Amino acid sequence: FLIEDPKYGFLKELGLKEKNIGVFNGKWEANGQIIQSFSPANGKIIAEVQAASPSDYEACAAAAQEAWHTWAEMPAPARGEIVRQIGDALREKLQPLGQLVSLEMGKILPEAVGEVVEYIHVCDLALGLSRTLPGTILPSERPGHVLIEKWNPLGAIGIITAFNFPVAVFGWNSAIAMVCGDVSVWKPSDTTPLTAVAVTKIVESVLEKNNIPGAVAALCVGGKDIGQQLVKDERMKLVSFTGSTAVGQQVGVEVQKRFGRHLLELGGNNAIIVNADANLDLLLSAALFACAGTAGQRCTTTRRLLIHKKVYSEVVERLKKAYAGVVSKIGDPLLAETLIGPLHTPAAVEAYKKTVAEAVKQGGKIEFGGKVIEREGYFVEPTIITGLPHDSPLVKSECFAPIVYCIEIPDLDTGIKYNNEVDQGLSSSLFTESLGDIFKWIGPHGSDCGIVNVNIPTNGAEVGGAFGGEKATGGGRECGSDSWKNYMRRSTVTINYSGTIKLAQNIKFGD
Ligand code: UN1
Repeated sequence: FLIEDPKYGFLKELGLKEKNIGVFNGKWEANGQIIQSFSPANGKIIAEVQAASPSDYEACAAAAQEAWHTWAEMPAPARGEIVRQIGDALREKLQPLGQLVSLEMGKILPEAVGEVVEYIHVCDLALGLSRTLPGTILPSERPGHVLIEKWNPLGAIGIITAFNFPVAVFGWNSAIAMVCGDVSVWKPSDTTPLTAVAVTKIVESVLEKNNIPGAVAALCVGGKDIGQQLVKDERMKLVSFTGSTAVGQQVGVEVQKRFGRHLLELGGNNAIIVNADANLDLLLSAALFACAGTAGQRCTTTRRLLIHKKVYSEVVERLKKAYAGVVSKIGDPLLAETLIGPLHTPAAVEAYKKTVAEAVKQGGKIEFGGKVIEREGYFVEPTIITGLPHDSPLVKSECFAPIVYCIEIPDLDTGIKYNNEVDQGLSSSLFTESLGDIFKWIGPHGSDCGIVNVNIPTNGAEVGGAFGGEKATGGGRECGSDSWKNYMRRSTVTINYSGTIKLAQNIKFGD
């Protein structure tokens, strides 16, 4: 086990051991199968986690529901204070937790630390929200009446997260849900169980210090079976799911069958449009991070570059040079000099190989990369492909690897059409200096995505905005802006203080 190696001392700083319990409902107890957590950088086992059995899930859901009664009655600012302390506890563990994410997920350390920072930022946002959660008072048409919108917590919610953001996406949901007065059962990806245990230990320490039941933030490490149990569970008033479009569609249907709520963050197929007037220095620097960063494993990664014909050759040539400059910086994600880490699993390497082979078969040209790197771990070359039609099935599907398709466009309108012609609708960006084009891009005939950027990458969103996308991306919005509404139920309250009954719409009934 890597945990025995003093080089990975940060694991013990986080309270992890060789064998860990992956279920927390106020106490740590698991009866399910043993999961081994691998480091994608070398394929070695970091440590083990015992997952939930179906009855462990049941115990978590029951304990969470019970804990809700205490939590819901606390004033929102008091809940905010708990979330503030969670933010502080995360600040204390910023480095070791970032190192764990890097080791277990495979992203480079600055990005891994960045995603812990993202959770801290959401705690800050949630703290403010805890004192500003609104409730509108509306004018009544009747004298002596008032209309009030009262927002109440939903109760228990389920949070299912993916391997690629094992901290931040939980944080977006948890911090906001907590100030809203919800409790949660978290089912993390079963390939990042150690990160989930470490995060839960940090949250637990704050809850315990404040004498709050631990089941306010329950954890249930498990596979598909536990996920399905959670999705079908009527006690889970909301299921927030991040993952593939195929699985998300099933989750949506299952949750809808029981009239629960769902919040879906599914696949993306994000494009950058390069206008004829784009500042190419900006574009190149953004595209390198957007296409090759995180080894292509963000749902916001740029998969398509739609490049104006006037600058097409120049952009492809310069991008190839930029890629050539980073190949020597592919390696151990924990090392300071590394820019690109491994793919997360051997299956991801297979998917990469299959996609590259299929692209070549269909007449695509590998302009850069295209090969698996011969070394331990799951490393592949960041890859640029040209020559495929904009609407080929390959270009229109998401491969979770660093592959970008370059496509020539005659004008912006065509670029927008291509941007919108895929099933997914998560993120998009336009590089231009033209004010008119910017407003076209963000207008009714512009990008149909949930995230519509100008002169920045498609990835790397801040927490203040609502995060999510349209169409096959699932339609959910998490994190900032008014996303808190997902975690609460609204009652429209009409109060009569006039002393007489008056019906709306001036209806006279009887005398
Ligand atoms: C994801 O890939 O699931 O915008 C989330 C970004 C990050 C979040 C990505 N803030 O790239």
